Amino acid sequence: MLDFYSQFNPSPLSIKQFLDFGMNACERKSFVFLRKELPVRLANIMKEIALLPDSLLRTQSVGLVSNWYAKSFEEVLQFERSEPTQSNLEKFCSTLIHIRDRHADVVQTMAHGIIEMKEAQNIEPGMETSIQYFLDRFYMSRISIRMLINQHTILFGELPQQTHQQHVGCIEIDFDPKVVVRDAYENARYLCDQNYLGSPEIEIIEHNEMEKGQPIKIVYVPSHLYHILFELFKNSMRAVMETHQESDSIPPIKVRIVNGKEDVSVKISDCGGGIPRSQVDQLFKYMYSTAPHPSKSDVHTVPLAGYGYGLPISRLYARYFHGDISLLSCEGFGTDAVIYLKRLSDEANELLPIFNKTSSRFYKASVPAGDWSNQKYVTGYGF
Ligand code: W6P
Repeated sequence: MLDFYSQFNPSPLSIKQFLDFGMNACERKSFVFLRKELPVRLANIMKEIALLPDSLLRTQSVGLVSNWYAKSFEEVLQFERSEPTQSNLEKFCSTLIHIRDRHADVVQTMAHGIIEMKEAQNIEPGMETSIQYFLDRFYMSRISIRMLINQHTILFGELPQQTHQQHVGCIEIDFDPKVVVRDAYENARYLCDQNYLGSPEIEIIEHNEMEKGQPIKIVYVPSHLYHILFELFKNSMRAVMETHQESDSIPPIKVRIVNGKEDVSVKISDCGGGIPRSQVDQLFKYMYSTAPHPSKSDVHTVPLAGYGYGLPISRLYARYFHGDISLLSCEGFGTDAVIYLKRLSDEANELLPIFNKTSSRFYKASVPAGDWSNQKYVTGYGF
């Protein structure tokens, strides 16, 4: 069954298609689509799990995750040939909720798998690259599967929602990014105050280049943008507080929200001293940011910014609907983080990993020979 379903490519939906689907909410259509699409997406990524390096694949944590996927795959397939009766539709809904709960700790468990592998000390050259490649695809697949499950269960689940006219499942139609910017800022600030007994202020400036003077409105998933912003604010606040702890004034974090032709861009500028250029790419690497907790007793204290998986996963949330995050730092001064979101909902397509020959080749690839000089020439003669 795995071989069968992994032959199909996932079908990416645009935000507009999610909307159209949800507005003419037909539970049977959604059921028929998902009972094929979910196994396809699950099978595509399960095939990639199987290609992981042995030292990671054989950890207890990856074993757990792998079993969760197998179980969920099996559970969705029980509906393969069932009639869309009321009773089956209800069973399908509760199966999806069950699956979502089963996979709640996947990120944590995978991170633990990386720690297990590191402890066993078998990291070969090139493995970091393939693990980065895998985790980006794996977490992207997970984001997409949860999006599908959320849409179906919110629209057709136990309590008929739709109390808010502006919401279709977890998509908001007249979404004003500024509202979530404030919300994420306030919540990050609360953590910052606890950690540093102070926090930077915020200044928000909006430019609506499309409809001058009007508030910016897009169609988007607010929870995704919240996740990204909360992470970026924590990072900025930590940097600002660490560099201005002694001084009597704390420079504010400046946010610029711009509505352009193609993108809505949110730029967050901090005066947190910046980061060396050589470190910028590292911030998005899973292996670089995976470190065991300093102490067992520390696991319940919430750090302001852990440099955990926050940044790489935030960037996946942005890329999921063809947006992005970029970091631009001036070492010695501060950092700009820019979030790009597609302005038009029909251009905001899901970006999904596809399992095929090209992707499998990646896991077998050896370390390529460098074709740029990257080492100083050592003569042994002291020059
Ligand atoms: C910093 C480091 C960083 C990472 C991500 C976002 C903002 C910032 N500021 O100094």
